[in-house]
Order: sequence, then structure tokens, then C-alpha cells
Amino acid sequence: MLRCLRVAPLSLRANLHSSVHPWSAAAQRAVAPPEDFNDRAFKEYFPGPCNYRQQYNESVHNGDEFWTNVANELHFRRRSGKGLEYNFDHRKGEVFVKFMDGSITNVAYNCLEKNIISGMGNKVAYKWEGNVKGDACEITYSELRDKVVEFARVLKSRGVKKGDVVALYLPMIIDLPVAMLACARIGAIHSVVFAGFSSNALAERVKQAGAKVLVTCDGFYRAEKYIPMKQIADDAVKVCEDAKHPVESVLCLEHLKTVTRPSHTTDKALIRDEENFEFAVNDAKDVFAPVEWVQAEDPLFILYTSGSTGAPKGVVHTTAGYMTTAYYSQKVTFDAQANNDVYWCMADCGWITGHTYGVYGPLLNGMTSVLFEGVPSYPDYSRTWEIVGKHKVSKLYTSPTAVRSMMAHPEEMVTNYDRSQLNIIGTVGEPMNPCAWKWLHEVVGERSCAIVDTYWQTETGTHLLTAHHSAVPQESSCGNLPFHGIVPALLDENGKKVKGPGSGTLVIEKAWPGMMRTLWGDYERFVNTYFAPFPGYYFTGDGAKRDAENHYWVTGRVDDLMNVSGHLLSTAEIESALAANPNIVEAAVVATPHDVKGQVPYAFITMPEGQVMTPEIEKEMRATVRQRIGAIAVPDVIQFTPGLPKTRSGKIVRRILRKVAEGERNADLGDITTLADDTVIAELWSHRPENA
Ligand code: 6R9
Repeated sequence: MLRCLRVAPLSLRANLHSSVHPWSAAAQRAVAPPEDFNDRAFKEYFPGPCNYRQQYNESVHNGDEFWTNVANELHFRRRSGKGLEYNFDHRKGEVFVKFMDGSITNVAYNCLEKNIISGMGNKVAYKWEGNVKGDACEITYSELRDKVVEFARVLKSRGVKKGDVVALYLPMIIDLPVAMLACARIGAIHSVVFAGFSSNALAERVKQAGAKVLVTCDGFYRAEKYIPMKQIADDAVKVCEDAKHPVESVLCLEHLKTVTRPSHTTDKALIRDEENFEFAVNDAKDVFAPVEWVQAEDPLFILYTSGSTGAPKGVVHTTAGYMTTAYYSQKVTFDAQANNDVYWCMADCGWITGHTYGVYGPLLNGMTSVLFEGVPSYPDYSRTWEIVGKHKVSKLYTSPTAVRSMMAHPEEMVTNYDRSQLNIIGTVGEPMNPCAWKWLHEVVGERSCAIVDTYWQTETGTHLLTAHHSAVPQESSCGNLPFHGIVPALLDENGKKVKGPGSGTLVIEKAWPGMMRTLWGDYERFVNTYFAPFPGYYFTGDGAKRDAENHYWVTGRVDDLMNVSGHLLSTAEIESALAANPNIVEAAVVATPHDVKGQVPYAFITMPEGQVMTPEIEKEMRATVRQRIGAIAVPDVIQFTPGLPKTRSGKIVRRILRKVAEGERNADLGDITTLADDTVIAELWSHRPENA
């Protein structure tokens, strides 16, 4: 039985300070839960009409007051009295965004000291799970703070000052959030480079950011594969030196001596004395590294993201605005309950999801988080659920890619493990397809969990559109609503706003505190990429559809649209239709040139291990696309492939698929260093049908 409580409506301001947060699932759940939804999912339900939209309206009409009220829950050394100021129209002057300009605060202080002062020092901040089962440890908020202070001393001893850039090239070990927070503590700017990047990719990012110090470790294992981090870092340092951008100091942590090695490696990292982190700790014992009180608009971090052309873009996020929206969106989207939750964001800290919802969001909310070094497939595909069961995870943040890889395996790999505490499953990164949604909903969540898709970007810092469990019906593909404070719009090909239901390019009309401020060292590219395409709007680069109830479906990058006989089709939409077939694990569709139609869809599909493509399955898939979208969308070719070319963050690299579809064997595939597995390319070619 559901326990229903009735609450009197409270004013917005009063709500922000009440013990049950007004946007918590408890206060918000108003849509009919799925049939046989039990009270495992949320502790309390409130009947009556949903008020998400009402609160949303207040958040956008009174944006300044709204966000300043949220910021009031955080610690500021000085408040300037200023709120959100911005200009999105480059024709009217410089594009800029500021929040609480002139105020003074520190994000690391808010993540650590603020919680410790309020009595949470002994609470576990991170439960770490190693690559090999059994390697595990925990760290409390007080212990985390001590480690951060120690790390900050070492950085200071290497001459790092406020405003200096520190590159962090580390796997998913507790030292990574420690290093991020240590930078934040002393006002240095961290630039985390994903541990799967090659030496060239690392060097490119270190050079571009002008990093003074590079922090790495000896090595780590991803499943059974040994990743020689120090060796890669050394190669990168050499590249930087040759390019006359020398790194002043390298610090190397010894991680391998603390973990179980799943395979033998004869490799021993070469760590010079001056690079040895433990020696550096000893040398820095007497260094003073107090909290540096920084300006609201001082940069907190740089994070590189790929550009559609040219070099990677160094997205810059600043202090007060990012902190406020990270804190708030974590709280609202995940119904953060400092006392009850064990939360697990599966994203690597090398990506924005790991920054905002793996480090800053959960710590600002005093949550206990799982930090996982390994991969969902090792030692087998039950690993995720074994960890969920072991730590009684209540909120999980994952990606459609991870879900699709897991759902290709027997259900027992999930159902053998305890998921009784799990109540919210967030997803991010790509459009959520109905099959993956259904699997999460039925197999993982047993119809008792809210499945909350979240759409956002490295540049946006925090959520833009979410399927908030209180306001979006729990049905497959039900679309997302704008997050509080976010005003999306759809523009047609002439840049005119689409009114009511329709589709177009997704842009954002008003600023929000947590958005990017510039591209590191390239303000011009920042304006040209995000504001010049549609003056007065932030351009997301994605297309979306909107229904009469204001639900949005992000259909994919606008560059992924194809024009078949004058009809605009979304690759994502065709992919969803193909992947609806139970024999399919994943589908990727690209446009390929056609003499008569202009372009036609060409599909690549993967299937569960051991399964083969048959003419019947192919026929079924074509029928589904025809039925769901129309004959125009039926792919000309459906090619089976054992794997898809993906970046290490799980994004399909369509540019490679386009070359295969076009049959351009000798074509330049561009940068393939970001691929998780480049052997996929040869497989794509070997499975290309003769008649394609
Ligand atoms: C957070 C993150 C951003 C791009 C974005 C869009 C795609 C992310 C999505 C989604 C559909 C979702 N994307 N979330 N598309 N539905 N829920 O992923 O940042 O790595 O910068 O990627 O990812 O195309 O523009 P980032």
C-alpha cells in the first residue's frame, strides 16, 4: 500500500528551507505510478496535482530570486547582492554570463568543511570498488578533507597558485576527486583528462590548457587490460617539451601496490624521486594550504570536449554558478537524501557527468557515493548489480550504452542481486531508446523505480531537460521537461521559433548559473560555436521534438539529420525503431548519398553474442521502421556488425560509419585516437555486404 500524505502548499522561499525539499520525490510524485508500484520506491507520496510545472514557472519568471535563494543554502564568505546577469546576443555587445558577481566562496569548502561542521564528518563520502572484486575501501567526509589538505600542500609545494592549471590524468580512484577538490581548495583550475586517452590526446589538452603540473599514477587495470598511465604520461610530457610547452612538474601516485592484479605484467612504471607523490607529501608537511576564498566568477575547471571540427574545445566552468546548479540539480533530479541514500554515478570523472554528478553534486549534498574503478563487463555482466546489491544503492546514474550492453545478457545477471533499495535510475549521454528503457523499468526496476532520462552537455554543466519522476509519466519514451530555470525553444530552418508541438533545432533562451563561460583561450570560438548560429540563443547543436504537453524528445545532433527526398529524418528515430526488435542490441544509422533521393539511411546493427542475422529478422526490422516512421525511413542497407565504433565515453562515431556506408575504403577516417576499440573498424569493413 502506498502511504499518502497531504501537504499544504508553501511559498517558494519557505520551501527552499524546509526539511522535505519541495522538489523531492516525496513531495512531488503526482503522476500515477506504474501498476503494482509498491512503496519500496519512495517513502511517501503526495496526492493532488503535480506542482513541478508551477515551480518551474516560478523558477523562470523569477530566475534571479530563484537561483539566489538556492545559493543561500550554500556557504559564501561574502555576498555581493548581485544575481544572474547575461547577454546572449553578440550583435548587442559581448556575450557573457555572470552569477553573484563579486561574491566570495570556495566550492571545496562547501563540499567538505560545510558538511563536517554540520556533523557529517563521520559519514562515508565514497565507497570505492576496485576493478577486481574484493578490492574496496571507504572514506569519510573528515578523512576526505584530510587527504584534500595533504594534496593541496603538495600542489602548493610545487608552486601551484590560484588561477594555475593542473592536469589530472588518473583512473577512477579516490585520489581523483581528492585532486580535483585540492585544486578547488587553493583556487587552482583542474583539467581532468580521461584515463583512456592516448599520450597525444593528453599532450594536446595539457598544451592547450597551459597546465603547470600533471598528476598521474603508475598504472591501473581496466578488466584484464593493463593501462600504463605513467608511461603514457611520460610520452605526453615529451610531446609537450618538443612543442616548447614544458610541464613544470609531474606527480605520480603509486596505485598498483594497493590493488589485486588480474593479469601479469612485467611492466614497472619508472617514477623518478621528484615525481613520487609519497615523497612529495613528506616534503610538503609544513606547507600551509588554507582555503583560498575565490571570486564567484573565478574558473573552477576546464574540461575538454570534442568539437565537430578542429581541436578539442576547453569548456570553462566558474565557481558560484556551477556550484549552485550542481547542488540544486543533484538534489532535485536524484531526490538527494543525505541520510538515506547510497548513490552511484557510473560515469568516469574524466567526463562532465563524473564532474557534476560524481563529485560536486553528491558532495555538496552530503551524499554517500560509490566510486567504481572497473567496467560493467568484468568479471562478467553482473558486476553492476553485484555492486548495487552490496552497497544497497538507492540511486543509480547510468547511460543507454551501458544499459544496452548489459541487456544483451541473461536476466539472472541482474535478478540474482538485491535491488530492494533502488528507487531512481537516471540515464544520460544519448537518446534513450524504448527497449533499453523497458529493460531498466521491468528487469532492473521491477516496475518500482523511476527511470529519469537527463539531457545536458559538457557546456551546460548541469541538466537541461529531465524526465523528472514527479512530473513525467513513467511510460517508455515519454520525453523530458525543461529543468527548473531552463527556457528551451525550438527553431525552424529560418531561425524562427516553432510554436506549440513541432520539431526544430534546440536552443536555450535564457542563461542559467551553471553554464559554461567561455572556451579556454578562445573566446571567439565560444561565441561562434554557441551564439553566432542563432543570435540571442544558446545553440545546443541538437534537434528536438515537442508535444502538446511541452515534453521534449532530443532526436540527436542536428548534424545527424538526413534529408531523404526532401524529408528530414532523425537517425535516432530510425535507430529506435530498429532497436525495438528483440533480436537487436544496438542500431546506428547514418545518411549515405543517393542519386535520386539525395540521401538514404544505412543501418549498422549489433546482436547478442552467438546470434546471427536472418532474412526474417531483417524483414521484421524494415517492417517496424515502415510502420513507425514511414517507408521513406526504411534503411537501404542493414549491415550486421560485431561492434560499433565508439568513443570511450560511449558515443558512436558516425563519421566512421559514414565512410563504411559510402564504401570509401581508402578514406581518411580522421582522429581515431578517441575510439574505445579501433579493431572495430576492420570488422565493419569485413561485414560490409557485397551489394551495398
Ligand atoms: C552530459 C553529456 C552532450 C551531447 C548532447 C546530446 C547527447 C546527452 C542526452 C543526449 C539525448 C539525452 N546527449 N544526453 N541525447 N538524450 N539524455 O553527455 O555531455 O559528453 O558533452 O555530450 O550528448 O547530443 O549534445 P557531452
